[in-house]
Amino acid sequence: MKPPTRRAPLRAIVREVPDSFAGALCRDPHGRPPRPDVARDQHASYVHALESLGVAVTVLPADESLPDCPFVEDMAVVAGGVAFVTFPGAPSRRDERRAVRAALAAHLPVVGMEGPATLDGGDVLKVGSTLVVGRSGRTDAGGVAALRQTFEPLGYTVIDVAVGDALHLKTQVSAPRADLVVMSPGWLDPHVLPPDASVLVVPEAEKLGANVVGIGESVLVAEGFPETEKLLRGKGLEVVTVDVSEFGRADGSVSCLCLFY
Ligand code: CIR
Repeated sequence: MKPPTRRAPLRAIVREVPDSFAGALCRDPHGRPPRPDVARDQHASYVHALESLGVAVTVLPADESLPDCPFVEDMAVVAGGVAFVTFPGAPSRRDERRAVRAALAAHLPVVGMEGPATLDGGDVLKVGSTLVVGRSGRTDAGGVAALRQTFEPLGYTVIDVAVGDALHLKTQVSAPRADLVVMSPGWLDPHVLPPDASVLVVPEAEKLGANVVGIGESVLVAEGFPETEKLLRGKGLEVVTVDVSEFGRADGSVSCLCLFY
């Protein structure tokens, strides 16, 4: 079966920043902790950017018991009209699913996976009807199998790859359009991508700029990646920059703050 034609993703979920965000998970034990007040300002601008591009944004309230709750991307994979709620790799993040699941269930059929298999949405790259899923510290073989079981019958091709030394597959790759992939040098073997997808490779110095969000013919890019912006403009995309630096302190970037459905 062919997957349904993808319409522009115009509805998204985001989640506010709790005070406890200062204790969000972070891979660098010596990193500076994120400042919730600064993150809140950046988050408000991010939501404004989404809305100005025509996205209807549902803002879920923060939960103080869930420091990482603004990173909603990890809680679900939405494709083919179905919301697949994940079982996140980090135990402290699993209760984030409840509010996200409820918000999605108001609009879409929801399926879910349960542990011990794990999967984070940040490990799933959707390129047209292909889902590339990274095996990472957060996503294991059981998670890949659960994703495959849900989406292959809907017409998606599911391909798994190993993630190197990064939190998630999407840390250094994204697909702002169904026919366009942006990645850091060597991040993915292009053979795992659909043959009609073109690939933009950002300079090594801008590897974290490869995580972008496409909205129609516009693209949200983190501030500070001028060469990435140029490459995207060269593809005819309107670039909108957002400052997500405070979320970077907790290993997040542009895509992890929203979930399109
Ligand atoms: C975590 O370690 O889970 C969060 N501090 C960051 C999650 C970022 N998520 C994403 O890029 N999809």
